[in-house]
Amino acid sequence: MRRILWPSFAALVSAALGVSAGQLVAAVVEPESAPLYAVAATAVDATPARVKEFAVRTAGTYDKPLLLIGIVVVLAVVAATIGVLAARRRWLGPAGMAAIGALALAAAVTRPTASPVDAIPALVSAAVASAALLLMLRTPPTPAQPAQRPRLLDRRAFVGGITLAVAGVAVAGAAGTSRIAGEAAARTRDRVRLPRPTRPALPLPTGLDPGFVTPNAEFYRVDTALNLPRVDINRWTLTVRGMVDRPFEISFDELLGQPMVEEYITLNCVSNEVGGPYIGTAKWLGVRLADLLRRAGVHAGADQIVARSVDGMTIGTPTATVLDSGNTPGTQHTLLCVGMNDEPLPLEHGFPARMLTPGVYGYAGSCKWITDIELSTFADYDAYWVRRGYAAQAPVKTSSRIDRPGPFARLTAGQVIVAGVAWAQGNGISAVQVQVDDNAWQPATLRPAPNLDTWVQWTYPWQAAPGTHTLRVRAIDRTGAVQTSDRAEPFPNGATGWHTVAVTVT
Ligand SMILES: Nc1nc2c(c(=O)[nH]1)N[C@H]1C(S)=C(S)[C@@H](COP(=O)(O)O)O[C@H]1N2
Ligand SMILES: [Mo]
Repeated sequence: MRRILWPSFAALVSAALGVSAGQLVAAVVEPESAPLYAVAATAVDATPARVKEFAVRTAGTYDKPLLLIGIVVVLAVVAATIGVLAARRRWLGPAGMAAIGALALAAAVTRPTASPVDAIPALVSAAVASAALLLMLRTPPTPAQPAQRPRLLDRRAFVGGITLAVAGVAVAGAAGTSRIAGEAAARTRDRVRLPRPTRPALPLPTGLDPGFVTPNAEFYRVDTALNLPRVDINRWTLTVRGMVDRPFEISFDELLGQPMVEEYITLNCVSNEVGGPYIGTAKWLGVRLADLLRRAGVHAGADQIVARSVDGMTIGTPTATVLDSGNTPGTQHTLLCVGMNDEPLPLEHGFPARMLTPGVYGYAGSCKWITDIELSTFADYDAYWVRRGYAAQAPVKTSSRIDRPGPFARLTAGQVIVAGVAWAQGNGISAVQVQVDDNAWQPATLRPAPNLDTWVQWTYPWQAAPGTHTLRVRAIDRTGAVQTSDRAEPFPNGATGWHTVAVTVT
């Protein structure tokens, strides 16, 4: 028994060392060429579409980790067998390791984006595994005889040492892989060439004040990510599955090949207090999500779209909201976005792809770093923030904000331009009114808006007399509904109340 156990253990350890070394080298050379990834990617490509679909349907986003686990298990079995063979004929050990290495090498160099350096990690793996196995099998597996206790201890120490070394290399390899691969992945953003939209946004109306479009660098960021997700576009896929007739998976290149539209849409966070900063407007480039859903064939009754991000966020959006988006003139489509203000999505805003649902707070419609879309029901599934008490459905409430003058500003008597933004997504703004102290509400002047799903800029020229004053704003939407004065905190479905600013005029 011992004659088989020791060599197969030695072969397992050697294979683990070899794989770790290869993964570590790949992190430096080219993350795509990491032996485990290369073999997995080749396996995926070789899998018939029907089997892939089955895997996606049954395992969902876990299909990739399951595949990697499967590869490791097969490798372990093969390595152990090589160990047993090597106990009979020593040369079979390195030969077996070299054979595994050759397979990994073949996988790495036949990847679509491969270059000759991609052969290096597999070569290193094979060399390390063969050398380790030869070394370990040279140490005679002396059977423990009562007279030879010290030797037994020696061997225990030896085995312990090797196990520690393997663990160390594996941890270092994993850490190095993820760090360097993360950097390399983020650099894939530089290679993205956004396609021209098949339906570009109309030019913005003339007469807008600066700041209508929020520059990417100034756009608010709200998410739970401790480490900014760094996604490699070559490895990214989006899966559409769940209550659909035809689940499918799409790569980043395929996504860029779909018809693209551009829309100006305002995005808000439910955590925004009245008058707060968590709102911005951008020109988004993306595929209409409804088109992708139609391709999958959504089942009747699938009333919730559950989006999952690479970092595990879950965001649930009403299917009807997405399918109806853009149907009413002036409303915009729910997009699977790849571009923001003429650039690929910034890493902070969801690169390589995010959802953007006009008129729904971000936590319920705008999953960043999206990788999976599951058609489900509200009855069956509570998304991340819903489990924490927030509303399952979260249409954006009509609101308005005074941007100038700022709170407690000191102004000179005379004409002061009061200015800000107002939004009633889906309905559009029909009027904005300003109230000074307890005087009558006065109409503000509206700038044109490109559509019903963006904010609207407004100004009000105020003849400021000396003293302290309170300025208030409220919006009226196109159905005639007046923004409520009832104060509500952001939890559980968005703040309400009128934004009020106190100023001193001298
Ligand atoms: N993956 C992921 N997507 C996410 C979030 C998140 O934490 N993780 N936050 C959501 C929330 S609460 C908001 S308001 C918007 C913010 O998008 P932004 O950071 O691009 O402004 O993203 C949404 N999408
Ligand atoms: Mo949010």
